[in-house]
Amino acid sequence: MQSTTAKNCGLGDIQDKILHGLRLSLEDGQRLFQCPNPTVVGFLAHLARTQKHHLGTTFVLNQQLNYTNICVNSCRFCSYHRHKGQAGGFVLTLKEVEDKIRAHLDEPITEVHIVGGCHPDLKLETFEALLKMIRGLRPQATLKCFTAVEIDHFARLEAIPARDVLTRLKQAGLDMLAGGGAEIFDPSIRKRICPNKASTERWLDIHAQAHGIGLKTNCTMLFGHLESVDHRLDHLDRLRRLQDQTGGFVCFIPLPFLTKGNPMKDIPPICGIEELKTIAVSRLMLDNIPHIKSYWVMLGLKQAQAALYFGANDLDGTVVEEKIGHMAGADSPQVLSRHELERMIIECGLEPVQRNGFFQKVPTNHQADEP
Ligand code: V47
Ligand code: SF4
Repeated sequence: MQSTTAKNCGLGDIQDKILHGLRLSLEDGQRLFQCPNPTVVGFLAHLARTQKHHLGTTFVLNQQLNYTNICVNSCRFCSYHRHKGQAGGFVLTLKEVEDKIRAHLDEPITEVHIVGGCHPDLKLETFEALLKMIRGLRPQATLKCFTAVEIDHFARLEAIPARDVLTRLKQAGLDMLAGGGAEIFDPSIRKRICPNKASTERWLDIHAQAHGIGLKTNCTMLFGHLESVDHRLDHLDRLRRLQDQTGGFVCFIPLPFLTKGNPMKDIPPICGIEELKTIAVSRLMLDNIPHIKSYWVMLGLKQAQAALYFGANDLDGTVVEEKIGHMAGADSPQVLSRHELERMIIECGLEPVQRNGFFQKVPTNHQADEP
């Protein structure tokens, strides 16, 4: 039986490009998606991953928090949002957010991740107060808060430029923007899945502006719904081109569409192999974004482990409380402990490395923010 190598799958030239640190073209990306043997695509992605990170696999002690699920955008894939006045809608007060942060102050958390819906009334000064309060409680943590979609929303509500919103939030303690809201950049798909949210150009411009004032950001892609592989490649290419200009993206998070409880629920869930292949192609196309996250919340624990051999080098974190994926049917737990994350990585034959939100290594005896 012939062995399955990149060469006899017709991908030898792509392997050579990876070995020489050369950029893959969109056509290379199409050939990777067309390759009938997903393990070969995984092998190439693992090669690119080990060139950058060897077997090191990062995780973070983090706390996620959602301040509201009330949102004016009504994205069709979203099971999380509610309209103002609708049953199940919630808005946390500053005191409630503070209580949630205080409840974990004895844990050496190094990243706080806060996002929410686009609420029609919440003022920018509320978010400034929120950041200042959390910065006071967690002086050393990376505050990774808000997506470009929320920044766009705040700017429109306040009738001020997005740059002013970003500057004010940075002054209040913001370190990074979260990567959500990118979905799929192709306008024809965007129109069908999230017609009301910030446009592709706006999402990219807000990240460029954030990078311009010294904020790092993450980026995402929601896949496995109406898009084709060419739409995925176009999405990755737009991120890669912006990263060439700014260098401000830290991590890419591929998010498989979860179908439960939203108007797009009749779309069949994406096949696990296609999911892994998409993560692998993301690693290979995004040669200038250092980290690819295997987000266990959306992938599930076992698939998140498999993704660590398909190009991903990060397992995200302890999370503590997650709503967006779980309301859409994620069957993962709510929280993982440091030991569970380390065990998941070691079980795969990989090496756990604790990080903060910027992906800087945190010494494992780190006691930051402990009272
Ligand atoms: O923007 C919404 C996606 C995102 C569904 O920056 C869905 O480090 C799947 O962006 N099925 C929020 N996905 C999550 C996110 C994220 C998560 C973890 C880390 C970081 C980071 C960012 O979730 C949304 C949207 O793209 N989403 N509904 C769904 N049904
Ligand atoms: Fe609102 Fe975000 Fe849900 Fe879209 S995905 S409806 S912007 S909460």
